[in-house]
Amino acid sequence: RDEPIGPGAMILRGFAHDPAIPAALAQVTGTAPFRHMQTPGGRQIGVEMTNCGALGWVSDRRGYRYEPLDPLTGRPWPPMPARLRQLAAEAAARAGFPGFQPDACLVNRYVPGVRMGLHQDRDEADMAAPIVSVSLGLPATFQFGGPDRRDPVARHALAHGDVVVWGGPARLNWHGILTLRKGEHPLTGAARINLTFRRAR
Ligand code: MD3
Ligand code: FE
Repeated sequence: RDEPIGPGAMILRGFAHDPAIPAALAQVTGTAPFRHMQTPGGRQIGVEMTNCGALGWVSDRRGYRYEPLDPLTGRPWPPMPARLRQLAAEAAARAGFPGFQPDACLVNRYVPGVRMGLHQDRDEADMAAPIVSVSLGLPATFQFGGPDRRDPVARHALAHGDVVVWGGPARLNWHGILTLRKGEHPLTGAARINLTFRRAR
């Protein structure tokens, strides 16, 4: 079940097969709905996003950053459901990062035709903490490179319930998601949902 994919990176297959997750997710998206954000260049991001936790990742004309308030409602992001926080901490510990205390969870929603191009996650203040991702719904192909943009990129299939942990030497690796293919999943319908747990400050 534990599948190391490079130094500091591990896939935990099926680690998030927990029947409590759908309700926890519905609690978040009921308060802070999915929305398209804008890039600083003024383009719309194809992936729909929302957040839970003390801080949420936001992109608009002013840039990328973490904010305590949802710009759509002006209210704090919904709390991180305790079960989700616990799942992320357990996954991090299993991958060699004990004591992970995420304060932000970015929730991404992909529908068929949508992708996330290769990028680095560098908006977090604490690069010592790992990032934990939980894949739900339709399968996707994850692209995983190295710390240099020119490093070779490997592909890994991610299915419903898979959890991936990145930290230490992998924390600034380039990564992305290939264009989502058509399909239906009993939990999410024609979509893939990814939760990324982060320590933003
Ligand atoms: C590797 N999300 O939200 S999660 C993102 O499936 C993001 O929605 C993708 O990339 C998704 O920023 C991939 C996997 C992920 C997240 C952070 C990483 C992989 C990472 C940070 C460093 C290295
Ligand atoms: Fe990322």
